[in-house]
Amino acid sequence: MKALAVIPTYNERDNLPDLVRAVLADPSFAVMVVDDGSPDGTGELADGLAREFPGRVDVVHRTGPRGLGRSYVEGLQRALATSDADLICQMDADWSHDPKYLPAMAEACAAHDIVIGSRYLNGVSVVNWPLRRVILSAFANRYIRAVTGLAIHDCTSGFRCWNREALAMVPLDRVVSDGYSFLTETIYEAHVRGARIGEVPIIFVERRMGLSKLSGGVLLESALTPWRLRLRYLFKRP
Ligand SMILES: Nc1nc2c(ncn2[C@@H]2O[C@H](COP(=O)(O)OP(=O)(O)OP(=O)(O)O)[C@@H](O)[C@H]2O)c(=O)[nH]1
Ligand SMILES: [Mg+2]
Repeated sequence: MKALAVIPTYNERDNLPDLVRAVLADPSFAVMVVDDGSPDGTGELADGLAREFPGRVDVVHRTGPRGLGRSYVEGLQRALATSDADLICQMDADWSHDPKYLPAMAEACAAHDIVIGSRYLNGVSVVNWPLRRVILSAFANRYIRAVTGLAIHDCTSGFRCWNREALAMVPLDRVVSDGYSFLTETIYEAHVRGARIGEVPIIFVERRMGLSKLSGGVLLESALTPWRLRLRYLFKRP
């Protein structure tokens, strides 16, 4: 089994090198860093890692408007096009998604098309978040489930492993949302196409270093997206 971890970055120079090494500690894994022209030099640092681990680290330097959703679309499409990995994973660079969970997630992919590293499987397992953010995220997930009918506990987790075929089913070029909504939209598109979605419990730890990029616009988009998704396939098949 070969796996590729797609890691979007924006100003993650303090986190990326150790994280990439931790992912590559598993010999079945390769890494694709999708950097959005980070002013702090994360992109150049990633180039250095690519030289250090030839053939195992690929770096995409994005130009034009930056965005997490856009970066995922570009990275995941490129992963499908250029890598022969059986599993394509996505994870944050800030250590909130600890690479130690990757083997369990990869293993669970034998019985599922997609496996989510889930914060809300056994209650709430989030460390170092202010209470209001825990409440917001837990509420958001209940809201998404109620509106879309998705039966999974953590629809907004960016920690996922996809079997290649499941990812290829998702019309990535049609995904319009950015931020957390990108995550809801892609899992919903997979769900309506019959993907078997599993969850593995993780303990999510708030970023070690660097700054958060959560904004008001992202929250508004998150409120509207579940309705948009629900309506999308109300009268037509995927
Ligand atoms: N390529 C790219 N990556 C981004 C962008 N915004 C955030 N990221 C990366 O996406 C991942 C998740 O972003 P975070 O800022 O950690 O988002 P979060 O986890 O909701 O917020 P905090 O951890 O509280 O900061 C990290 O690896 C970021 O570096 C972006 O515009 N472009
Ligand atoms: Mg984070």
